[in-house]
Amino acid sequence: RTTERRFRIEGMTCAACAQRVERALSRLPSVVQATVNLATETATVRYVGDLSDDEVRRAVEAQGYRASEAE
Ligand code: 9UX
Repeated sequence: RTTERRFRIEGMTCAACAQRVERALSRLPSVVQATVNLATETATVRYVGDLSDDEVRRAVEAQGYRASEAE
């Protein structure tokens, strides 16, 4: 069973930026799939078990972008 959540990602300016964020989120242990939409500045993350906001924020910030929880 997996859960899906969306996050707002700020600071991306090109497709490679979006790929960096996707890759960083995909590396988190509980994440099974991460997709980033550059145009809408949204990351969709599917995971098993728990995924903390802090974990997501740190992974995204380590790449030079910012994440916040989307509604
Ligand atoms: Mo291209 Mo996105 O250099 O930072 S990866 S703008």
